[in-house]
Amino acid sequence: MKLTFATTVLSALVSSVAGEYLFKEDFNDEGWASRWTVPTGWKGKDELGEWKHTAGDWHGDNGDKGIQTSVDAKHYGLSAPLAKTFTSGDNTLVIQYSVKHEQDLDCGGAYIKLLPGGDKFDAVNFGGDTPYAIMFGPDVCGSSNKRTHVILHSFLKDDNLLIKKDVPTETDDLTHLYTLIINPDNTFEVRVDNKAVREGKLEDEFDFLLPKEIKDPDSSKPEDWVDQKKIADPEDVKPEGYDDQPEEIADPEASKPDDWDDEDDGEWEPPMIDNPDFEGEWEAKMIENPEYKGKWEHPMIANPDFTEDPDMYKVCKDGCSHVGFELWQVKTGTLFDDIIVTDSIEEAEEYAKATFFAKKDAEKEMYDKIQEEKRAEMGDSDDDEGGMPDFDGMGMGDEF
Ligand SMILES: [Ca+2]
Repeated sequence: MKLTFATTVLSALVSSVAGEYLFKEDFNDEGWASRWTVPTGWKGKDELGEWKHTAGDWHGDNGDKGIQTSVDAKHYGLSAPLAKTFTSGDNTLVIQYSVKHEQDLDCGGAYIKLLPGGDKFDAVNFGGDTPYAIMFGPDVCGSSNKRTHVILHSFLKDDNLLIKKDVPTETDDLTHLYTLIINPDNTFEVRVDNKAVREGKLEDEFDFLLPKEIKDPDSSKPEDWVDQKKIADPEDVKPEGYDDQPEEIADPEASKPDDWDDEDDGEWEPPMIDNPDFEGEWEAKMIENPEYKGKWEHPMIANPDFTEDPDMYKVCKDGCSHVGFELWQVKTGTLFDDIIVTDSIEEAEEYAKATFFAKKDAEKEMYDKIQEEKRAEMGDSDDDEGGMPDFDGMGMGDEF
């Protein structure tokens, strides 16, 4: 442990040369609660769930705690100021934290937000409507909605832009590390457990820019454009007598009943049936249209309103000063830990080594042991349930 500590201190010193320290939170001391604010003005007391300070049911180190959502179907809010405000400029921005779903997660957000506001940031009323620079991290609801949110604020559009193609997320019971990197060259990277799961250009994966091409407004489909693929054959003629067929005819098989009395019953008329020779309204057969020109394609032109935006990455243009959680969880048990906001990828990696990677194997070992014990218990009860087929054999229907 001493060695790890020394390594951490050393790496912190080394990386402090390259990077600038912005925020770190490991939740390991009781003082965490004084650093964070619960937004009691955002939701009523009944709606807000309480954060539990715990290492969770399985962990790499019992003394290494995080914060965990604890009551089902509640909102969870929390925010803390950064040690130093980050303002987008020449620096990379990295936000990283760990998430562990100890519940069998069916529906719940687990994302973190990076927030502007500075001195004016209203921690008591911080919630879903508070403007943010970045919303990042897992969001799961049902089996089809499982993703790692990457939502970035666009100042040009005054809008929050979702990444166009979903980024996958982890939904097992173990701790995973989520990292978002935004570079001043307008590229970004998402890592899970420090492995890249998505990287690319901001302009390709978010709608930061207007479309480069638009339909030419001065161009429209010519009046004489023929886009009818098939036409009625002009050579086809209606057969003579076609319209003479009535829709119904008197049933030729019917005959006047023997006991029919014209005087009493009136004049006998055979019942009407559908005329088998009636074919409905005549229609000429369809043929390929010799004039057909194909589908008209609207010509595209360069969009006159299009502008390159070299500042897409500047999500913290006016300074980001806080991190926060504002979550809704149907089923709770998500544990957050080891948050870092930095302008140095190396520093984030060193922090990951000292925290997530230092704990993950022991956590897995403990988790596997718990599962094994559970299976053993289940195995016992399976044996009991082994009697079930016999029960069926007794013939439930006869008994009841
Ligand atoms: Ca911790």
